[in-house]
Formats: sequence, C-alpha cells, structure tokens
Amino acid sequence: MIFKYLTKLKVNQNLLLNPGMAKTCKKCVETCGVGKLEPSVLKELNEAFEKLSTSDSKSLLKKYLTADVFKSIVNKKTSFGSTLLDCIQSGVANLDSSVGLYAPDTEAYNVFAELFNPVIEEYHLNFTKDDSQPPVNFGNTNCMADLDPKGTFIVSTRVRCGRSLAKYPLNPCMTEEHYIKLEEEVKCALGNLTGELGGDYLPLKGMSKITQKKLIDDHFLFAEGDRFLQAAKASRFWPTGRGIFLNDAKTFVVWVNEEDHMRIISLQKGGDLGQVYKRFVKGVEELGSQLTFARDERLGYLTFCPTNIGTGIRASVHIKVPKLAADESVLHAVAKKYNLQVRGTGGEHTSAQDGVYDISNKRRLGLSEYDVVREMQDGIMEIIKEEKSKSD
Ligand code: ADP
Ligand code: DAR
Repeated sequence: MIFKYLTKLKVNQNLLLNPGMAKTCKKCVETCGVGKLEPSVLKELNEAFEKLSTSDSKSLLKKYLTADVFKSIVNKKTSFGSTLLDCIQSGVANLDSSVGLYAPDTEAYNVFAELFNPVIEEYHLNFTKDDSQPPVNFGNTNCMADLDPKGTFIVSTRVRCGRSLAKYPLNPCMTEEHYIKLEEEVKCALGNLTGELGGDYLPLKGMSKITQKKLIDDHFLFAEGDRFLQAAKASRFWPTGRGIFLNDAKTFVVWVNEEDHMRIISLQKGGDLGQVYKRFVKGVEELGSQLTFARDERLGYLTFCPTNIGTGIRASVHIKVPKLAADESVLHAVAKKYNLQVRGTGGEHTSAQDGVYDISNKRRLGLSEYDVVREMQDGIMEIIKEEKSKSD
C-alpha cells in the first residue's frame, strides 16, 4: 500500500508543479486512464464488488455499478493515480449510503464516467450525459423573498455552496502539506473581506472542545467523525488544515477542508431568503475574485461528492410544519413533489428535534444558481401553503 501511496504522491506533485500536464493527460485519461493497477488494489476491488453486489444496499453506487460497468472501468486510473477503489470505498464500507460514491480527484468524473454519469443523472433529477451546466448566473440578487414575514414557520434560512480550488487534488489524493497550504491560501483571501463580510478565521487545531461544541450546536461549524467521509479518506491528518471563518455578525461562514476545500455559507434567523441570498452572492463573488475554483465545462463546479457539483448550492430553511410532520411520509411526499430534500435539525444523517426540519433544494446541477434557489423558494412557499391548508 505504501507503494501505491508514494506513486500517487509523486504523480500529484508533478501535476501540481505542471498543471498543463494534467491537460495532456486528460485525453489519455478520458480514453483509457493512466498506469497499471497494482495487483493488491485489483484484489481489493474484486472483493469490494462481491460485497456490494451481494448486499441489500439501496445506494446509487449499488444500483449503477453493474457487472458490465465494473468490468469496463475496473482497471482505469486517473493521472493523479486514483482508482475505482478510491471512488467506491465509502459506499462499500457503508452499505447504508444513499449515494456511496466520491471523486478522489477532478479527473475521476471523466475517467469513471460510466459510473458517475448514471448516478449524477438520477440524483440531479435527469441531468443526462448529453446535458451541460448553464453558465454561472446569480440573477438579480434583490429577487428572493422573505418566505415567512410573520415568523410563523421558519426558524432560520441558509444558502451554501461547495467549492474546490483548481490547483489542489481532492481529499484522498491530498497530502498534509496540501491541507496546510490550502488553508493558508483561503485564510489570506478571507482576510481581505471587509464591511459586512469582515471577520475572523478559527482553526480547528487548538480549538477548545467547549467552543467547538457551541459552534456545532449553533449550526455554524461542521460536525466531526462522519463515517462516510472517514471511509472516503476525507478525514486524514484531522484537524490539520481544517477551520471555520465567521463574520462579526455570524451571518457569513466559510468552512475550510471539511468535505470540500470550501463551503461558503450565508445564514440568519428568520425566513428572509432575500437578505441571505444577497449576502451569499456577495461572498462567493468576492472570494471567487481571489481564488480559482475547479470548474468543468459540462459539470460546472466540481466537488468531492457528485451530489454537490454544478452550482454546489444547497439553500435551506429550518422550518416547523407540525401538521405536515404529523406523518413524515406525507412531508417527504410533498417535498419530493417540489424537488426538495428533508433533513433533520442537525443536517444530514440527523433527525428532527422539536419538530424542526431542514428542508432544501435537492438538485444542484442542470439549473443556474438563480434557478436552483428559486426552486427552493417556490417549494418552501408551497410547503407553507400545504401546512396552512391542513385542518387542525
Ligand atoms: P451542508 O448543508 O453543508 O451540506 P449539513 O446538512 O450537514 O451540511 O448541515 C450543516 C449544518 O448546517 C448543520 O449544523 C445544520 O443544522 C446547519 N443548517 C442547515 N440548514 C440550516 C438552516 N436553514 N438554518 C440553520 N442551520 C442550518
Ligand atoms: N453520506 C454519503 C453522501 C451523501 C451526500 N452528502 C454529502 N456529500 N455530504 C452517502 O452516500 O450517503
């Protein structure tokens, strides 16, 4: 295994020094991948496929890694040295995954397209291999509404996106030095934010457990120990290179090196999506003017998980809809009708506390930034209308 790691490291170092090499490799990578697979990796892959294909997993990985697809891509490698095992290891270790697939580097989406494309098509509600992400368009930032002016239903509103820095590989290919350098580069860009966006960066390394717990409980900071990310090799060298930026008002937050290189987040109490969205766009554009994000001409912004590519945007409300929630299956059915996703109060893989649900847009790809957030806005307004129409 050491050999595999060192090979990967060597290839990565070359690519980081000569990004142009990645482009020449890309042709080769797209057609056949690069490099021969170590026998130990091939053995692990065959065992992984056997475990997955004989399991009762309901993941998109299980559904689309058919025997034919497996045979077609099992020997492929990206020019970073990533293999199919790097893509599927989390979904094999966690058979209860909903997706089970991650991109160990940005080439994986092309090299293993026979697996990624059908997963992407289903998750993002019919984005086929012949579709392309529209150009970036945040629309008129005064265009979103206050979804709950009387404060009857919505506790808080949040809009976030995932971003990867173009010159760095993704988690499984990153060295400790990558995490440290990336954190430094993002900290520098964050330090240039002024006015409403100005604030402080708090590294996770050295943060007291009390401060960390408070920030998590207040829904600002990411939780630790996500078993899906651990199995996907996204938590190595933890907490080195990880941290959180908060503006003075705690309404603009940036996560560094959690699941993605960056999560850029605008949030506040109440239902005023207009204010949240306007601040979100300002923050993304100011950071985007200083940093180069990884963007594919067909798939849009590239992230570690295929559920976050395209716009990378998840716009959510923490909302209390006790009548709809009296039967969660009804709530989920209504949400599905409006392309919404229901999570628990603590976010993904949590349950609702005190009847507070996290409801957001499901798809992030195949629509412009404006349309993704409008889909959430329109869906939440319908959810509130359905809640109001339910008799006591
Ligand atoms: P992400 O949204 O970044 O994909 P999660 O679903 O894990 O990841 O949510 C991350 C954190 O953001 C959690 O603490 C969750 O409670 C919080 N959160 C999500 N939506 C909202 C919201 N509308 N208001 C307040 N906190 C929110
Ligand atoms: N937990 C993994 C990923 C699902 C999407 N959420 C992300 N990327 N945070 C699963 O397959 O369930």
